[in-house]
Amino acid sequence: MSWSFHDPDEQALSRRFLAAGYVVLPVEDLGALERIRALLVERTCAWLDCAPPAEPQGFLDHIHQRVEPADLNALRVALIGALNAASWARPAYYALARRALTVLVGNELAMQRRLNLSIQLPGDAGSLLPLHADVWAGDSPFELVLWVPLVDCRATKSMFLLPPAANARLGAALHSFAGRTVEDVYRSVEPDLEWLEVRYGQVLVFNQTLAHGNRVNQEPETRWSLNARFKGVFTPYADKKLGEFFEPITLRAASRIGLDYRLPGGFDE
Ligand SMILES: O=C(O)CCC(=O)C(=O)O
Ligand SMILES: [Fe+2]
Repeated sequence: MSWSFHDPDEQALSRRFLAAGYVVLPVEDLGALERIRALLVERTCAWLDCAPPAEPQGFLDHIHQRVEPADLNALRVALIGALNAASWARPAYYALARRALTVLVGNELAMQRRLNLSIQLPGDAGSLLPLHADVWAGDSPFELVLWVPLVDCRATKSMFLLPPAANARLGAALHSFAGRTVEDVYRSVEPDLEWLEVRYGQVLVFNQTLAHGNRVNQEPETRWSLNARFKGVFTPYADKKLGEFFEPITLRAASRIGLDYRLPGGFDE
C-alpha cells in the first residue's frame, strides 16, 4: 500500500492544466447551464420584442441578423444586469465546474462578484479584447478564469491562448516591444497561439497569466460566452480586492472560527 496526498484523477487534471494552460471539460451541471442560457435568451427576446425561439442555440448563433453592432453594447449591458440581478446565477455558474475548481484552485474560494458576458458578432471589431494577460492589469496570479460558451465556439468565434512555453519566451522578450503596439506583439506570437475549441455543454478553465484575447470573429455565427474569476480566498490579492471585486463563497468552519477569533483580553499586564 502506498499513500499520496493527491487523488490520481485530480493529479492528472492538475498536470494537464499546468502543461497546457487550460482544460476543456464537460459541464458538471447541465441544468444550471440551461437555466443560465434560458435567462439570457428570454431577456434578449424581451429586449428585441420577439417571440421565444424554438431553438435557443440557433437563435443565439444568428443574433447578428437581429442586432446591429451599434446596439450590441446596450443589449450586453442589459443582459449582464439581468443575469447578475438573479441571486441563483452565481451559485449556478459555480456549479458548472465545482469539482474542477476545487481541484485546480481550492476548496475555500473567492468568486468574482459579477459574471461577465461577451458577445462577438461576425465581422464586428467593436468589442474586441486584444492580446493581454489579466495579471498585467490588476489581477492576481492566483486567479483562474472559468469561461463558459453559450454556443459552440471555435477558431475566431472563440478566444486564443498562448501556451506556457511560448508565453515564457514572450515574457522574456516583452520589454523589447516598448514603444510598439499590441498588434506587433500579437504578430510575433501568432504562429504559437492556440484557438480554443469549446462547445455548448463544455467549460473552459484557463490560466489568465498566459497571453490571451480575441480577434474579429470571421465565422458566420455570433459568439456568446460568460467569464468569471476564482481564487483561493486566502491567497494574495492585487488591485481586485475581496469585498469589492471578489466575494468568499465556500469558507469552511475552521476558517470562520479563525477569522472571528479574538484572544481573551482585558488583562492589565
Ligand atoms: O472571451 C474572450 O475572448 C477573452 C476573455 C478574457 O480575456 C478573460 O476572460 O480574461
Ligand atoms: Fe483576459
